[in-house]
Amino acid sequence: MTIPEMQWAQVVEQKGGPPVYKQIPVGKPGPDEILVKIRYTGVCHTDLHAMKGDWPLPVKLPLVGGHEGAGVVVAKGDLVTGFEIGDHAGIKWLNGSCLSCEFCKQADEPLCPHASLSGYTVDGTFQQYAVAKASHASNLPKEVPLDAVAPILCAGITVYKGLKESGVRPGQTVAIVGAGGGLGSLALQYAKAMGLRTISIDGGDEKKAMCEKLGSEAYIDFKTSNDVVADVKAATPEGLGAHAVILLAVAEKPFQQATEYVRSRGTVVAIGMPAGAYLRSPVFNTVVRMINIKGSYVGNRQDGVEAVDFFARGLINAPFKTAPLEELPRIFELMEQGQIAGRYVLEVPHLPIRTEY
Ligand code: 8ID
Ligand code: ZN
Repeated sequence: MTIPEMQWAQVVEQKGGPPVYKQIPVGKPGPDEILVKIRYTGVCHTDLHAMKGDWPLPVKLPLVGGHEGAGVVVAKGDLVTGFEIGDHAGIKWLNGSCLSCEFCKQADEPLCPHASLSGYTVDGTFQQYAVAKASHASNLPKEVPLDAVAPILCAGITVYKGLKESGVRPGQTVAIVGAGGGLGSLALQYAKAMGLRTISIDGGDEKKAMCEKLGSEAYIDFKTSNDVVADVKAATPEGLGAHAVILLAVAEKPFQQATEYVRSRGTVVAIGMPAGAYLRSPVFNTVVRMINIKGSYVGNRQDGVEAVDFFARGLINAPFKTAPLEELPRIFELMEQGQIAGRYVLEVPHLPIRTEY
């Protein structure tokens, strides 16, 4: 297999972007790394945060974003044992971690102080060839389609983990805030596969139709509802509120509202990360209704294995649209405007750049 010296990539050269489609050198895998020829990569709202630089976490510049990459292993370092050349592999947000700190030892790899992040602190998957630590990359069964599985590598793992963190049991009701987006559409499918009932909160009729198709029992349109809190409660069994709320929206308001419609003893899980936002909840109600408020951040390696396994068993069927890698700036614009129902998956050009003629 010949690996070219140069490749196409979307490169953010300055804070705020836009990404520039250009040729850059192909990276070389270290002893514990694999080089993956990326075929498809999802576009996560995190990639937009990275381009804007709106989080209090320094981002690499120039940056190749992307952390939902699915492709084929084309090279590997001498220490790699879990992958052979030709295997299908997924590159996740957590590109690598030290594996020896207290958090890594307890399977909380996302909390590792030395973690490297794909498309944020190291170059990600918006390029033809991407490097990842073999210990964290996902093994993808060959029968799994590489386009549909790409969003599982961040969105799928993250919502699956968040649902587990919520502590809800089969039969209970979860409110998914931002249900019409990338994480939201997958949350509806994982929830269904886990035997949970769902209420969707998002805006617009396209997202309503999608959420209902994905098995949601109710849809509350935050853009037209006069009272989101009352509407969510009314949609829950006995009007007592949702057993858990999964916050995926990129807006602060729902983070201030969620404890008003979570059921007593219920759990609010913050996953979306609107820039500069705060969680807010009245102390009195939080105490006397015994409300649990927590954050959830991607997932560990085993969560990744389980999330891919749900998908491989055919339980997760969220819609996605495809576009060529070249169109990333247009996808970011649609995302900024909240106009994407589900996920966009970019097709990465297959052919190498010919440097000799
Ligand atoms: O590990 C993590 N915690 C993690 C992992 C991956 C992504 C966190 N994230 C974060 C992203 O960085 C982003 O902040 O989750 C958030 C959602 O990512 P996404 O699903 O990729 O974004 P999207 O596809 O744009 O979906 C967001 C949805 O929220 C809706 C929008 O209409 C859109 O469908 N929304 C908004 I903006 N305001 C809303 C509101 N007030 C709302 N829905 C309900 N109520
Ligand atoms: Zn992501």
